[in-house]
Amino acid sequence: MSELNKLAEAVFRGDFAGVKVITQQLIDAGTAPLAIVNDGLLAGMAIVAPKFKAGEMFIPEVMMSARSLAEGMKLVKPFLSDAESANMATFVMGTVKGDLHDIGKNLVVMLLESGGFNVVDLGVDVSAEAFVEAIKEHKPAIVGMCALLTTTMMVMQDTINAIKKAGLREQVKILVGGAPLYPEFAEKIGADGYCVDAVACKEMATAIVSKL
Ligand code: B1M
Repeated sequence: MSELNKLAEAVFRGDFAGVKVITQQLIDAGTAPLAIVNDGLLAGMAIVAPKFKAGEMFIPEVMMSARSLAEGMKLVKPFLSDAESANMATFVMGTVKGDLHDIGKNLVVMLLESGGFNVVDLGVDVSAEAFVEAIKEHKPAIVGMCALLTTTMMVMQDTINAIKKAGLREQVKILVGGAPLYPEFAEKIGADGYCVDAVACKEMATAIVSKL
């Protein structure tokens, strides 16, 4: 089994200590940071998702996997951040109100930071008002919203409406992402773009700021 496969396996098993050791070994061996993220850490989480869906894994086990993933990401993050030059446009990001999922959002944040964005991460369960206040305070070029539940997808619409009502819509581009979303939904709620994954988000954000 390759070291990356062993890392994926350790994430799947929720083995914090193993994830830390293998991630560090991969970093020391000069493995590309993005390969560690995609082919090791995220590959492990990709085993978890269908098993959770099928009722073969339960919430505490999923949390152990998620925490293990986070431990590995902590180690690899500084190397991703050094990977590219800074452009320092500000990107405000949050998981919308009612939604506590943050694994994908955190990955997006990490990749954006690696692309030189100054990311203001509002966390999870972020109200429309908090997004509005963050736009006033940080004056971002882009606002990103994450939703993982079909019930919180529509909260994105409420948030965009609140941004419009506050007179701030023309100042920012809005990108949305999360597993249940799709391009037509993003268009319907008036977002500027749908990001299928973290890499797409970083590419779209970079394209947006290059036109500013
Ligand atoms: Co939740 N959960 N969960 N969960 N959970 C899902 C989403 C679910 C699909 C599982 C299932 O039943 N099949 C289901 C939603 C069903 C639905 O709405 N139709 C579900 C449910 C029901 C729930 C609870 C209601 C369960 C319960 O309590 N009964 C509950 C809700 C809590 C709440 O939010 N209020 C709940 C809780 C949890 C845990 C706490 C156990 C845990 C979250 C831990 C955490 O995030 N810290 C959890 C997890 C881990 C999952 C699954 C298994 C995995 C999600 C994940 O992290 N994927 C998930 C099943 C699944 O997705 N198949 C599930 C990995 C991650 C890297 O992918 O987030 O899609 P993803 O991110 C991608 C892209 O989508 C994109 O880039 C990322 C990386 O490439 N992206 C963005 C994401 N956000 C973006 C933002 C952007 C751009 C791109 O901004 C511009």
